Amino acid sequence: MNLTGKTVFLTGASAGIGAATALAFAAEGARLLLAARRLDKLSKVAEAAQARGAQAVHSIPLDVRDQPAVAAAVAALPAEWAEIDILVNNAGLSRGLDKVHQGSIEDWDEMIDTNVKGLLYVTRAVVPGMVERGSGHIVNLGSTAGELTYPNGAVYCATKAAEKAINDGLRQDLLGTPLRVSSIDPGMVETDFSRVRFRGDEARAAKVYQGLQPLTPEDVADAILWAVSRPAHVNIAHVLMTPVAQANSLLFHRETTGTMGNTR
Ligand code: 8X3
Repeated sequence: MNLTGKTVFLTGASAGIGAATALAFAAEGARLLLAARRLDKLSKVAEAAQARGAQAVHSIPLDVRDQPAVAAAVAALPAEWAEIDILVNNAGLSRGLDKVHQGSIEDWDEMIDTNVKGLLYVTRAVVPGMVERGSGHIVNLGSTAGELTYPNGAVYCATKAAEKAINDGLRQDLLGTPLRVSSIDPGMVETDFSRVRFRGDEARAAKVYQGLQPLTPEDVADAILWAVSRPAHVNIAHVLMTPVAQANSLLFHRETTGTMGNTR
């Protein structure tokens, strides 16, 4: 399928996988509706997307955790942005790496509110229009963490297991319509992910990727683009992708130490 002129709504577009996905769609001549909390960062992505060939770019400040704000933002879209062809539910984060019995309630709330409830709020606001128009593709960002839980990551892994259930449920609920639903599930990707998880502790974040070559945000954007550009009768349910040095969310190999393990 040709993506030229398609309207793509992308959450969490200001950095990481979101920003790389914006640029990948831009190179295909798509129209980009970019959403993120940080408008200053988002405007840089918008500029780069325009330079990369996006047909048009529209940026909106959005915190996906704020349900009334999500509903209002989608309802208030200018007419030329209201018909969304592709929704990429990318906004998400991890916070902390703790045992459940020692975990921070605040961290849990932030992950669940963003990764699960935020994804649902945006989906609930955007998908009815797609159903009405009889056209659309929803791409959700999952994770190897949703396939297999790792130690100290129970709540983050639970949010990604929820994403998997919502992705699969939505596909069943939309059966009989021409809409498509896909989940792209990466393993380790080098973004701000670990810096956010460890609240800016650079040394600890760097250790996560030490001695192995992680995926890049562009690798993931590439998979998203592949999933949405299949012929209209093809639905990609899941794409599970890892660096070669990672077998699953429990097992990876670090060159520096020659060790295999699951220590993040
Ligand atoms: C991110 C995967 O293994 O870095 O969703 O937590 S992992």
